[in-house]
Amino acid sequence: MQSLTVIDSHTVGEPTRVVLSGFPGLGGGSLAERRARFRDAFDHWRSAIACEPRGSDTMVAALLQAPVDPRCCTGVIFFNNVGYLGMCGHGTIGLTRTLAHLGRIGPGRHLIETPVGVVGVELHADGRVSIDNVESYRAATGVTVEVPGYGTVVGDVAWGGNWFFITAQSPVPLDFAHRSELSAYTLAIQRAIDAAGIGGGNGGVIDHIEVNGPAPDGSGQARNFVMCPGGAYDRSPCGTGTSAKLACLAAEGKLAEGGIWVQQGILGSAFECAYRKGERGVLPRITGQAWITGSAEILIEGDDPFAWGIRG
Ligand code: PYC
Repeated sequence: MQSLTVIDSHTVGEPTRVVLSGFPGLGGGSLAERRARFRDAFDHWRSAIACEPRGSDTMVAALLQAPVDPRCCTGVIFFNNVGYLGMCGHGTIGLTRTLAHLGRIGPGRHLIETPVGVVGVELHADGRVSIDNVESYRAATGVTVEVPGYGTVVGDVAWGGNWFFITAQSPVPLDFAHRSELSAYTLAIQRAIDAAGIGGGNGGVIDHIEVNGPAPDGSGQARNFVMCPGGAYDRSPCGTGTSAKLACLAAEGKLAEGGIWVQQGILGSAFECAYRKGERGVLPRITGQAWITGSAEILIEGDDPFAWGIRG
């Protein structure tokens, strides 16, 4: 019998499972090297934690690691039902809330090391969390893709800690009632992007598809629908997707440095966002809130046919 302890939370609707103990050692090296070791030798642990029957396609899990950078309060590797993330915005808010719940950090500023760089977090006295994300930038604009059943879709390719294709075109209103249609549409875009061989910079794989437009609730805020790798849409406004969107807005001259952008996700829950100029793009600040939903011991029985999760 294997045993792991976890704390679950959700960030304005999107779940995060922080793995505290019980995970095999990944050895030393950078977080990117440890993530590669995780993928190559311990991938069944990923599916045991994040896939059904213990997890689901919406679950993002966060494995705590000792940081290399001594300024950081922790290192983290994010993963989900199909693989590994570079960064995860909602997950970092959930992780920060979890560390506070455990009494490991207090209000104020902290640093967290991820495989794609060090991010800042600020735990506010009222429980909200701001993330100072990795530098985000638009890599390409006016990218066209032929999407069977939908025609030509035009969008931007941008980095926000993961690679995104972001379009303003939507066949249906950006509301929760149309989540099935939006899922089918964004999955069709993902297949078309893969088939066309469209990638991010430096051989990066675009594995998140974002539709962004005005919220249909008259608030004047923006709303998105983000399809994540693994086939589930983000219930939150997606921190890395919002970072990528901020980079596009800055590149288009539509949002000035320091201006506030309120980004709703498909549930209508929101992150408040702004950016500072970076060397290549923008340094996004994303503010949101997470709530603890559970504390559990995960058990893995040797004779369970689905001990290591239902793997796709
Ligand atoms: O908040 O960055 C995010 C995220 C990525 C995938 C799911 N959530």
